[in-house]
Amino acid sequence: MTDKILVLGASGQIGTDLIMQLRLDYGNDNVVASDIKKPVDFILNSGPFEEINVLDENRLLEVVKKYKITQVYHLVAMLSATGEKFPAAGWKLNMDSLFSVLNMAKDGLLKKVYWPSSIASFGPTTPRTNTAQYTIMDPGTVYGISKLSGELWCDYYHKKYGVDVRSVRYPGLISYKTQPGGGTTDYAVDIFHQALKTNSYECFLAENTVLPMMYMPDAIKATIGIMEAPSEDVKIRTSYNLSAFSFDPKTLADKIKSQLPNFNISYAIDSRNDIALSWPQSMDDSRARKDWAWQHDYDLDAMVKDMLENLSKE
Ligand code: AKB
Repeated sequence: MTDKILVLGASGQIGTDLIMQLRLDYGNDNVVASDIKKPVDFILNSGPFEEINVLDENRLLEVVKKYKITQVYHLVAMLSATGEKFPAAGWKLNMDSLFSVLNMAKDGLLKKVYWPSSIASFGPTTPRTNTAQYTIMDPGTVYGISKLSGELWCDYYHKKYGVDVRSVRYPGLISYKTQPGGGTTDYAVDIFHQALKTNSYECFLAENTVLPMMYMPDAIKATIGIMEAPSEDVKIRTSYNLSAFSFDPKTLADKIKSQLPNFNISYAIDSRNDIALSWPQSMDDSRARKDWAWQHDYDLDAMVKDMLENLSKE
């Protein structure tokens, strides 16, 4: 029987790209997009869409039953910067929605669940370079606390109730189809839009604040890769470290400038820089590479080239 997939958060940065790949792989009618807000036209026009507020558990259950959903990709989250403005709402959104999905899997309604974690689950005393899979985790943001807690709950539901839940810790994600919102790594997407529009960008991180990043095609490859791996290969049920490349704003700006010589970056550093300084600069993802054969395709140069090419077409 073909899997029926529900993507929660389909209008967001990851969802927009993930839906299209899943529809290619599983067939348009087998992949239901859902979000509280309408997605882009190519998602609306290529398959089913259901408006869902993930905090409305009854509505979620109704859609799961209506389409006989077997897999949920739960991508809804309040990210790091917005979470600091609305701590209680961020915690509620991030945790309550995870429990709803985990409980549906526990009750036998779902065969598999995907839920992303993040570099935000690490904190200021975590060793920052080549951060190990197992190390100190002391997140200092509401988002990070919800991600670390969520990881532990995923592991608990797997061990205690046999729930097949899978997760990776995304670095900052860069893509051109949909902009992220409310994150600390968002500058690395916005800089491309502003460079092409105005030849300038005012960055909220310091020029030398290094963060791990990844181009969206690799993030999608990892996401579907871990979901399609044989269950026995997915040995870590908290969340896997994932890595591609790292850079600071100055390095990225220099790369863009080599393509757009009139581009200039300036800096107006805010509290997001403190968040970034509490996160790893690079990640050791050897467990993902060993357990389920993860490998990335894009390096920094390939990402910059592809971003500029695609955004220039708009
Ligand atoms: C954020 O910046 O909050 C996110 C993340 C690193 O998870 N992009």
